[in-house]
Amino acid sequence: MTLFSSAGPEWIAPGACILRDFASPYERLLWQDLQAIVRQAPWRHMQTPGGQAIAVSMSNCGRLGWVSDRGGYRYQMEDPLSGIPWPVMPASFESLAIAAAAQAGFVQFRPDACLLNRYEAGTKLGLHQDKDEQDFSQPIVSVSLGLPATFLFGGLKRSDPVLRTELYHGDVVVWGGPDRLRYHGILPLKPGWHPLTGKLRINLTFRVAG
Ligand SMILES: [Mn+2]
Repeated sequence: MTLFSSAGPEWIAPGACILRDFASPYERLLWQDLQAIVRQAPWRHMQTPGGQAIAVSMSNCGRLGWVSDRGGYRYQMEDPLSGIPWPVMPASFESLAIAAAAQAGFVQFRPDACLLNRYEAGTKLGLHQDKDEQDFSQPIVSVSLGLPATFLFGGLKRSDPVLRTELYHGDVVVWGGPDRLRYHGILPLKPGWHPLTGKLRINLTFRVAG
């Protein structure tokens, strides 16, 4: 019996799987640590390079944080709102991400960045690739908390067929290796209520960024 239990990976591609309910055992601690992060680095709507507000509210923890503004997409060590370093990645976050990656076969994974995404009813995230990181040999680890959402998992080209699968509270998706640069996204969140997060879906995305 390990710290994080799971029925085993549900493979959706050779290098991509869903670990159902993997994060649920630690939901209280994750939620408590998340509150501390957003007290220090509050939720905000970043701007695209074109000047539009991004619908998903974001924050970061860890050595590097993903930011978007008129200057483009990038990772940086300081929160642009405060000018000080992003909050330290809590041990609860880090150990969950490392355990999930290992379960998916990525035993070297040590994240230096965690992007926090907050979805309200109607919020979506269009198909995109994660390619602002230095090293594509390391996977993406994505933790879902709160309301369920429909995850879109496409191919390496935008026009490739897209798999749709529902992600529930506690589910963790890991994609790497040949699938690291697959397009992905989230359909508009349906309204609802979750005992932990209320009207929200929270996503934690762990990466090796720099
Ligand atoms: Mn992404």
